[in-house]
Amino acid sequence: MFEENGKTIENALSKVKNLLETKKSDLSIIALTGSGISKGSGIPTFRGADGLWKNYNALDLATPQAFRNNPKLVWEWYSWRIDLILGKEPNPAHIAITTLQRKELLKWIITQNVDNLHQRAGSTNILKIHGDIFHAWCQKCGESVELKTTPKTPPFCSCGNFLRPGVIWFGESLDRNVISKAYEILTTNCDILLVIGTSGLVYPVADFPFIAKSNDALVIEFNLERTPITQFADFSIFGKAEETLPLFVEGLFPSDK
Ligand code: BJW
Ligand code: ZN
Repeated sequence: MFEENGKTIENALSKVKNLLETKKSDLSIIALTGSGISKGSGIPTFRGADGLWKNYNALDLATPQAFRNNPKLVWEWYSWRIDLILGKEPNPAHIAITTLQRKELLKWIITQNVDNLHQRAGSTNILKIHGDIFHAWCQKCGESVELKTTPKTPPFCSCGNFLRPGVIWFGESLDRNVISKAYEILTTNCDILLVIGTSGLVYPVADFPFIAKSNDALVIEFNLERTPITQFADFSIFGKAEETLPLFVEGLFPSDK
């Protein structure tokens, strides 16, 4: 963690404590998370030097065309990721979010992650905006299935069609109900937005911090490096989220340490 971060965390905490004093239990903190929050659990991010897109081509694996052209290849990739995720555990950043939620300060988690680690860390009120890797569904009949085992070959629906991974691919629209709920939260129920471990490059989620800011939310970013969000965030805390988020939460509730 950078030395100057100590001061940034202190300043951010002082602002949050002020808001807490004014609004008390009405204060609503929302977390917007990306793959960087799971990096500390050993799950790779998408972009960057050791990101998934360095070794795998998104167009071959994460688009509807890719699945039409080669469902076997797409399922092999998702099965590999399912197995990888199943061998990992939530890290202190996921737990810090659960702690804030148990204090009834954090009301919703909007996550781009499909890995279920927020749930496994004991969090609730999770909007999985890019879907869930442990779900599969049928594009022909709409049947939805929870995966109990890792598919080694493309799994079939009872209607005879292939099931597809329950994630949102490039070029696909996000679930209308999920996105409406996210907009409602960001525009009516967000005093503080914690933006954790996302590059802020993938739309429409990349607009979420800006939407919150335009609706007067305090935006606090947690990332290893600068992102397009940094320029308008109120505070950017640089470092590993698995280190900085627990510090932030301990700063709010010191006696719980
Ligand atoms: C740490 C850390 C630590 C690391 N602590 N921090 C121009 C051309 C083509 C398309 C578009 C275009 N402009 C817009 C679009 C649309 C497209 C898009 O945004 N493309 C951009 C890339 C340009 N968006 C879509 O297609 C979306 N749908 C849509 O817009 O519908 C309308 C539409 C319809 C038809 C045509 C066009 C539009 C859907 C997007 C779906 C994204 N899907 C994926 C895969 C999900 C499934 C799966 O998991 O396989 O979602 S892509 C991938 O990116 C994944 C992620 O959720 C998403 C965001 O990534 P994230 O989480 O931010 O990760 P990284 O790796 O980018 O960043 C990690 C960050 O963590 C970094 O900043 C690190 O520094 C940091 N970090 N370690 C703290 N320890
Ligand atoms: Zn079916």
